[in-house]
Amino acid sequence: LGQQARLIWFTGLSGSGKSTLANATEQALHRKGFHTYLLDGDNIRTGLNQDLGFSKADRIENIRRIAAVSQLMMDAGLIVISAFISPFISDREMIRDLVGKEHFLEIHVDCPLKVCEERDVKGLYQKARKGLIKDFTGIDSPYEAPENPFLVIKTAEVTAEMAVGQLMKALDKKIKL
Ligand code: GGZ
Repeated sequence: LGQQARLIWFTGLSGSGKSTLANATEQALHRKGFHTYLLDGDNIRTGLNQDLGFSKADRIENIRRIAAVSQLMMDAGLIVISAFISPFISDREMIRDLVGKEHFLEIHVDCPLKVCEERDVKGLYQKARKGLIKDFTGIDSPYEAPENPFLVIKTAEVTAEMAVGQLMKALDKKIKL
C-alpha cells in the first residue's frame, strides 16, 4: 500500500509564515514516514519561473506552472507541499479542479497585513510603501482570502509549534499511510 498523493497548499500574504509552516509540516510528515516535496519561491521562482515577475498575468502563470509541476509529483505518489502567496481565488480553484478536490488541502495562513508589515523580515513592505516595489501584495496588488479552506491558521495568534500541531491534527484525517 503506497501513500495517497496530496497537495497541501499554503496561501497567504508575504511574511504571513507560509514558508515556516510549510517547512515544519514537511519535517513532521517525514517523521511519520511520508515522502514529500516542498515547492516554494526558493526553488521555483529562482529556476522554472525565473522569467516571471509579479504582474497579474505573471502571477497567474506562476501558479499555473506550479499546479502542473505539483500534479506530476502527485502522479509519482508524493505529498506535495506548496507555499506561494497565490492571491487569486480563481487560480486556487483551477488547482483544485486540476488535482481533484479530495486531494487538495488549502490552508489559509491568515495574518493581518499590519502584523506582516511590522515583521517585514525582508524589508519589502517598506520598499513597497516607498513605491520602490510595484504591485506588492496587500499594498497595491490584491489578496483574495479563501472562502472555504480546509484549514485556517492564524499565525499572529499562535506559536509556530501550535500551528504545526493544529495542522498535523487536521491532516491526520486526510492522509493515511
Ligand atoms: C509580493 C513579492 C513581490 C511582490 C517580490 N508582491 O516574503 P517573500 O518575498 O519571501 O515572499 C514573496 C514572494 C512571493 O512570490 P509568490 O510566487 O509566492 O507570489 S505569487 O503567488 O503571487 O505569484 C516576496 C517576494 O516574492 N516578492 N516582489 N510585488 N511578493
